[in-house]
Amino acid sequence: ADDAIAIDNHLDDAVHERGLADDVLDGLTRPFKELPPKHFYDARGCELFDAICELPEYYPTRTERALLEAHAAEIAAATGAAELVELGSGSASKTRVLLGAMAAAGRLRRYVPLDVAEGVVRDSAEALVEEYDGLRVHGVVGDFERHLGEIPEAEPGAPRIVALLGGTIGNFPPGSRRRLLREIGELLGPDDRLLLGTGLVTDVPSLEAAYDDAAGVTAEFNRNVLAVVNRELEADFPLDGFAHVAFFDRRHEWIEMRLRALRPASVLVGALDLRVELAAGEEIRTEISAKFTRERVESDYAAAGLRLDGWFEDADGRHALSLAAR
Ligand code: AVJ
Repeated sequence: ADDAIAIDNHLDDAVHERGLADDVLDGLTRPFKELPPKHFYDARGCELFDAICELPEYYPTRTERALLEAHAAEIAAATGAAELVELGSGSASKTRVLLGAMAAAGRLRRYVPLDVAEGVVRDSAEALVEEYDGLRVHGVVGDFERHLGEIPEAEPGAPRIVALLGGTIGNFPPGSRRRLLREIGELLGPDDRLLLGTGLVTDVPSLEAAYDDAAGVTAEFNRNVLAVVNRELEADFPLDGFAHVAFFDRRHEWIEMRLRALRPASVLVGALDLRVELAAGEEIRTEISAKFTRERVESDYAAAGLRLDGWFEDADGRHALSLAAR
């Protein structure tokens, strides 16, 4: 079944490393230091994120999976989709629910996963062509902020769903979020739909617990970004010198994660020849995870030239899946 799989790699290690270096140089020379969340996900970071998804406090993953299980058949029927393009596909575990519904509707032809991790793209491609008779997989190893243009052309008569699940859109600040939605919108033909997963604004204790679990897995995930910088850019961040901070910013309605220096630190980032000084108590912002209302999703869609075409949320109003059309 090898001719059922094609994988294009747009992210060799050198390109990847340059991206990290540029982001670290920008982020650590700002008056309020920052490291972008996309660099959490080395092998250890992916492992820790998978562990987060199993935590009792972290409800988004299981809530989204339940929403997909409840509504995949309806989504497959409403869209008539023959192809699934998934941005940030990861291990593709939730994807199976959608692919299964498309297959059951007798429409499934192709799966196009785009992810920075070549290993997961390849492994999921191999597993899925075994699972679904006649399925073709065209994997794209890349970064959806840069490589949307590398997604293969739609096939004639094969409507597609372009999925961005898990609440990943929440990692983007509001302007960049709209820019990304607009760029994704440009991939959509008239019969195609965006399927977007968004965390919803809910009670603050549940939100904050989801990002500050009792077992400390999220804290370790947060600190892991320093291990990535240490290894990839020959830096010497003392991991035990930083505390995990997570809180809900009520004004912006997003979760913010930071790393707080427990004592003054003078860090050398060898590969950049950069000396970074941190005062005791100084914080590095490592992630925002925006939470939405239906109104916010609709206004972001409108700003991106999209219209809301379907809305599914759980009974507790903690997570939503929405469909959008151009
Ligand atoms: C993968 C971006 C959806 O924001 O909830 C989990 C990442 N950070 N715990 C999220 C994350 C801390 C997650 N996303």
